[in-house]
Amino acid sequence: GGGGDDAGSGNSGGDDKITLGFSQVGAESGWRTANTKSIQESAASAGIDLKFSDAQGKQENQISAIRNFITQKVDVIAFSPVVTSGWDAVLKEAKDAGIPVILTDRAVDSQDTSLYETFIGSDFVEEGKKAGDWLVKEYEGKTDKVNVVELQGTTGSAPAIDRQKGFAEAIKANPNITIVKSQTGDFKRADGKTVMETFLQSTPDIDVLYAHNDDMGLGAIEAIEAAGKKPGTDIKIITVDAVKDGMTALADGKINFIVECSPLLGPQLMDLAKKAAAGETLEKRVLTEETTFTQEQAKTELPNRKY
Ligand code: GZL
Repeated sequence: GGGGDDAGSGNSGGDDKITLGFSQVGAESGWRTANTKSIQESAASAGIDLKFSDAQGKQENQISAIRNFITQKVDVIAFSPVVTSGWDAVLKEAKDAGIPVILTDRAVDSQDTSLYETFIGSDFVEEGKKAGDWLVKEYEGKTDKVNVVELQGTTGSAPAIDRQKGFAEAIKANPNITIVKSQTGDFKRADGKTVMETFLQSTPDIDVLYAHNDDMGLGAIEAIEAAGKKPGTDIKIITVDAVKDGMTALADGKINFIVECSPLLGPQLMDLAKKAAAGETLEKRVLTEETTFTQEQAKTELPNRKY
């Protein structure tokens, strides 16, 4: 009989719906909410049957969600790994089950890159570099000492590791700029506020805050104002994401510079999922397009922001 072409895992290709199992980190930030909305809306418009699970920030919940998707024999699995390490075993189970895996948003540190078809997301080192480059330019030609405090993202996550790395590398251009305190605020507004309170109590002269996302920056603004200081003036603030709340604070002069990190990965993810289900070989790395915003640019850009 005819050979026919094998359309990959459990999908006869062509017209029938594919099922995508997606494990999301949680709902820790405005970025995450926008990312979830993008995934859910684009699955619907792509005619993909989405099984969505929220891990509440816990890796063990993501691992069990992936195991459930394998049992349910979904056509494709996608997830945003909350931290970089500890995934090889469950990814091997998916591979042995013949289910292609797509990484979105955050990366894993697995040496065996055959464990996933592709990784679609931002270059976080580049984001950190953009933040540091802006600060270096801000103090060009000056001899002031610049004391920076840093609110890191979730400990062990790719964005926290790489945004710290890119920023630290970039500020080496001016040895007067030093990071005097660095602590995680877990990408959450409330944690950003409480950690900034401790920074303000322990560090007399803070010149700059570098926060790995808008939400922690917004929490820090509350602490700075409660301490009777002017955010954006007494303490310059650089954040990453460019969600609406962050862009509003930027336009209001409370934040000085924002590095954009796009959460709108949904449409590209659905396109990649269909290709993976059809057994196509995917580009190993799909990079998201993103830019930066100054206070002036925020004023004109704000009305265009979708999230
Ligand atoms: C970045 C993403 C980060 C955002 C945070 O792609 O993983 O997680 O920068 C979010 O706002 O919580």
